[in-house]
Order: sequence, then C-alpha cells, then structure tokens
Amino acid sequence: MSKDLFQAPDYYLVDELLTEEHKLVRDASREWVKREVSPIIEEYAQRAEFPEQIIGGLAEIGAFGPYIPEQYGGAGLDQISYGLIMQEIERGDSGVRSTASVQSSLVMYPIWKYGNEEQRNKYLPKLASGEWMGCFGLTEPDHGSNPGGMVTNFKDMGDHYLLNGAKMWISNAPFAQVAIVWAKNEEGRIHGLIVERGMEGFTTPETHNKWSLRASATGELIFDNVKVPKENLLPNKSGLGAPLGCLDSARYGIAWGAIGAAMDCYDTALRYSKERIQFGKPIGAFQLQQKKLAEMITEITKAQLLTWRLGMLRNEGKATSAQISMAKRNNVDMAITIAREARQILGGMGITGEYSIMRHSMNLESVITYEGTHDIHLLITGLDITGLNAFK
Ligand code: TGC
Ligand code: FAD
Repeated sequence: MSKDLFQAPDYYLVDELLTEEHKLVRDASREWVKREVSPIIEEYAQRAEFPEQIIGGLAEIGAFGPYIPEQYGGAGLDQISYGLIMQEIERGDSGVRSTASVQSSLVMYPIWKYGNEEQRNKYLPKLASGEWMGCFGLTEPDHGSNPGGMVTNFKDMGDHYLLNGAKMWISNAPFAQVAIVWAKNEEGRIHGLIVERGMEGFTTPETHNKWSLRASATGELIFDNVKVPKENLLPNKSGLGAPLGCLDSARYGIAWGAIGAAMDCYDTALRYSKERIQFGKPIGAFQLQQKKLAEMITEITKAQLLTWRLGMLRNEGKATSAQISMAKRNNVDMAITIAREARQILGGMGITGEYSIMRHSMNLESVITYEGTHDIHLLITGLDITGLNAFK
C-alpha cells in the first residue's frame, strides 16, 4: 500500500466536543495504526492472514477492554474514548477492529457483567493484556438473525456440564484460547459458558474463501460431548437478553468504527481528486466529483454528531438498544456507500491494493451483516417507534 498520508476530516469541529483525555487516547491510537497497521495490513489481507504480531500493540493502546475497570486490567475509559479507539482502528482495517470488538465487548464484557469475582480475576487481566484471546459463539448454521432458535445445548451431569452443538462465523475462533459460548440448558434457557481451548471434544476449524475481512480469522466452534466445569457457567444473567446485551456494546463500537473506514476512503479520494489530471485539470474540479466528495463529508459529519451524542447518552447510562441499532445501521450504510463512491473517484487505481478503499469496501460487506444485519436493525427501529413487532 502507498504511504499512509491520512488526515482526519473534522468539518464541524467535533474535536471541540472532546476532552483532552479523549484526544490523547484518539491520537495515540491513530499514531499506532499509522505505524503498525497501515504498512502491513494490505499484505495480510491479500494473504487472508491475521497479523498476530499486532496483539500486543492493541493491548497497549487500550483496545482490549477500554471501559473495563483498571482493577481487572482494563483501561477504565469512558464510552467516547472507547468509540474513538474503535474509529481509529477501523480507519486501518475493519478486521483488526473486529478482533478488538470481540475481545472487549463480546468476551471481556460478559465476564465482567455476568461473571463472578473468581471468573473476573482469572480471565480479565489476561484478556486485557492480549496474553489470552477470546471469541464469542452465538450464531449457528441454522440460526443467524434468530439466535433465540439456537440448538447448541448442555446437560447437567452432576459434577460437570456436557456441551454439544456447533457455532459458525466466529471471529477469532481459530486462535482464541477462550470462547464465550451461548447454549440452552435442559429447560431451554440460554446461558453463557466459558469454554477453553484444549477441552476434549472442542475444535475450531478455520473458515476459508472469504472475500471480506480477510485479515481477520473466522472459524467454527464444534462441541462434541465437551465436559465443561461447572464453575465455567456465567452465573449472573441468563436468557437471550444476556448475549444481546453484549451486542449492544459491540454494535456501539462498530458505529464509531464505520466512521473511521469512511474517513479513510474520503480522505484518500479527496487527495487523489486534487492530484489526478484529466482533460487538463484535476478531476476534483469537475462538478460530478465535487458532488461525490461534498456528500461524503456531509454524511461523515452527520454520523460523527449522531455517534458522539450516543456516546454521551451511554456515559450517562441513558442510551437504549434501539438508539444503538440506529447508529450501527446508519453509519455502516454511510461507510459502504462512501467506499463505493470513493473507489470510483480513483478510477482503475481504486481496485488495487495500492490504496485502502477496495479493502474497506469488501470489509464493510461483513460489517453490514454481522452484529445484526441492516434489515434487522431497521426492524428494531420499526418496533421501537410503532410498538409493533415484525419478528413474531
Ligand atoms: P426478543 O424477544 O426481542 O428479546 C429476547 C430478550 O432479549 C431482550 N433484548 C435485549 N437485551 C439487551 N440488549 C438488547 N439489544 C436486546 N434486545 C432484546 C428482550 O428484552 C428480551 O428479554 P426478556 O427478559 O423479555 O426475555 O428476541 P427475538 O428472538 O424476537 O429477537 C430479536 C432480534 C431479532 C432483534 C435479535 O435476536 C437480534 O438482534 N438478532 C440479530 C443477531 C445478531 O446480531 N447476531 C450477532 C452475532 S455476534 C457477531 O455478529 C459478532 S461479529 C464480530 C465483530 O463484532 O466484529
Ligand atoms: P440470515 O439470518 O440467514 O439472514 C439472511 C438475510 O435474511 C439477511 O439479509 C437478513 O437481513 C434477512 N432476514 C433475516 N430475518 C429477517 C426478518 N425477520 N425480516 C427481514 N429480513 C430478514 N457471529 C457470532 O456469533 N460471533 C462472531 O464472532 C461472528 N463473527 C462474524 C464474522 C463474519 C466475517 C461474518 C460474516 C459473520 C459473523 N458472525 C458472527 C455471524 C453474523 O452475526 C451473522 O452472519 C448475522 O447475524 C446474520 O446471520 P446469517 O448470516 O445467518 O443471515
């Protein structure tokens, strides 16, 4: 990839809404991405390989458990700082942000919120430092948008639980030491179990042939009579609301992350439009290209303000799940549209790995599908405003 020349757009002076701590956290993440992610990410994406060497750096910038209290190894930051870290990481690559989202919001969050003190002390510091990586198993081959229909199950065998079933499309699965697995007990109630690599009957085959999120490792989780110690059950919340509660935190991070991907595409296209000469002038001088660029910065600015407000609501404990759905849906759609338009501004060069745009564009096809599809989030908004449930 060409040198990372990224300059963040800030058309409405959103920086003035941030504290000094927010800016420090954001700038440290931005510098780290420029130094450690941008130079290597295209090559890893081309090879469909996760760059494991960045795990330590992700931990150092606070990307593993940004809002988890420091007593458990987290960074103890607020929701705006958490969002800004996700924005900067996804500016580099959505797959790298995925790794951080899963570790923080889908693995550390449930252990922190639904686990007991022993579980918190055993797992959270190792996850925060990146010594252990985690994954989150909710989706199954026959239950994606409808996770409540899951068939993965466990039986109480007296001194342990016996876990059977399969999960698919699981980020980090191929290398994770720890899996948070959602399964039904004999009464059909959903619980979270902490499953560790090495437990007999537990395997994690890698998913190949992806054209999207190629620098993120995806796999299956297979449970064939896995004996899970009883102390590995998350005791403090059960039912579908437990995994969905984790998704709220991850979806919020994605709303910020998508802004990062969009900013990178916009910034690249803006620079290119001023340098590329056709018909004797820079293509940025043509009205059609200006329309594209002007609409991009308008949409990025709207998303920045929406998401900053959502972060403040989360800091005050007032954000609803439906508000998070609106931001995730809007921002990912905004980013995917900008990536497509930006790619066109670069003409043929836009399809090459010399620039980041095509990689962002392909990555965002996963982002618009995982953590609740574009359609599912619209129906969540529909339910919230009408009180009428389209799912049932
Ligand atoms: P429904 O009857 O509406 O709800 C069941 C129970 O859950 C509660 N609830 C929530 N709780 C917390 N947070 C939320 N966002 C919640 N949404 C619902 C609800 O109050 C209820 O509680 P209770 O006490 O009454 O039982 O459930 P439903 O079966 O009708 O489904 C609703 C639906 C479709 C919105 C939901 O299932 C859904 O969101 N589906 C999408 C599935 C999804 O997002 N999967 C993501 C898998 S993980 C992933 O993709 C990781 S990608 C890697 C990365 O992040 O980088
Ligand atoms: P389906 O649910 O089969 O949906 C197919 C289509 O039908 C979609 O367009 C959907 O919007 C539409 N549809 C479904 N229901 C309705 C409805 N009621 N009304 C209208 N339209 C509807 N899952 C995890 O648990 N952990 C992970 O770490 C994880 N990582 C992932 C990484 C990648 C790269 C990908 C691609 C997925 C990942 N997922 C993960 C799974 C992801 O959450 C699911 O793919 C997603 O929830 C959609 O499920 P599905 O693919 O089965 O699609």
